Amino acid sequence: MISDNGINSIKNITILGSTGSIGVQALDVLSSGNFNYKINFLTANNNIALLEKQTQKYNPNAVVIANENSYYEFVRNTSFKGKIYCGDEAVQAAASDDKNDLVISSLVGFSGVLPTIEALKKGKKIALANKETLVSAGKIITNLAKEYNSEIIAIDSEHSAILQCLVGEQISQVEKLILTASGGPFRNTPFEEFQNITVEQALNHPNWSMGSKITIDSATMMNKGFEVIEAFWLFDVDYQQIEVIIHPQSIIHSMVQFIDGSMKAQLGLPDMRIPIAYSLSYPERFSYDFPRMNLSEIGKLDFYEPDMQRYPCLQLSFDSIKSGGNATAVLNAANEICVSAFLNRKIRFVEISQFINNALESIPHIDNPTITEIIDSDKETREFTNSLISRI
Ligand code: MN3
Repeated sequence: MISDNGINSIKNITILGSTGSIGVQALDVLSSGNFNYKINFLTANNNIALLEKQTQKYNPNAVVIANENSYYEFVRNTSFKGKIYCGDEAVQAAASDDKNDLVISSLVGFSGVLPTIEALKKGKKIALANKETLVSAGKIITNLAKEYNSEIIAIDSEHSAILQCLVGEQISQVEKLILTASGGPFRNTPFEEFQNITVEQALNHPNWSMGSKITIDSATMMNKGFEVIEAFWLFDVDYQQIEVIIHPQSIIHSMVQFIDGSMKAQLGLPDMRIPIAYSLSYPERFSYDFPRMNLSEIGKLDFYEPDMQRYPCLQLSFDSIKSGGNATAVLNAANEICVSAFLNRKIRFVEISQFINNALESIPHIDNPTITEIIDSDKETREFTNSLISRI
């Protein structure tokens, strides 16, 4: 029997960033499962053509367009009859709207932090795909979740895997969390050739199809570094209990090793709809006809230790957790600037980690930052990194 507040009751769902890769897949998961839902808000930044289609298909109560020009263009041309709001504050209001039962945050970048905070303060359940939230403000976010009794479930495949491995377990009996990483497109590229990596090569991820920012983060393995930081906050373990292993097939999505030497792993095809579905139904499961994995076709699974020389961003992530305070916010801000500079062909691939390292060494350390101090560190880091880049 499913209780009244189980998966069959109607849930009001708000999707922050509905036109991004995760937002689109979340809508797909919602509409292709046996989930009883009503879309409350959809928010987008610029992609109003897709937002228009989504309003027709999902009939939300309201939409928010963060970008002002796009907002006016949308208002002029739309056939949507619901409320239409504009700006970042409206995104925060959508996140904390009283009607929401669940907020899916798939915003890209630091813009995801404040809406998540607003939703947490209302005790909402949050399915979190925005990495920057926990990376920049993990301590504040997890403290707020405790204070307001709100639940954060990470949509990421790695954290979903760990969550699934931890069902029925006690965190005190965990010895290690082992995050798997595909190694990205440059796993086998000779190190000397890293100097000449192009944007096109870096955007060509072997296993996952994702947005361009996260695809570059996967190539540098900063993405895995961020996931280590997120796991640190989500699962309340010491950073020394978190390891990363390269697993090129992306079939095992992560593992947990326990104090008796036993290890659990969660396996699945690399399809984000599976962790998205789990984040919506947790602790239950929905029935889906996503493609099934055929182990005899896959044949074998490989594992390698990551080479920190090849992936300096991963090392910088571990160093930042160790430093604590605002260090991971600096890491994140410098990375956002560097990735966009790389995508705009202003810096080389290998310079991404060099500029981030520079920012980590230069921005003053704050031990226990408030959210205002994190916002200031973020801004200061962006200005600092941009000025370094403009001088080359
Ligand atoms: Mn991931």
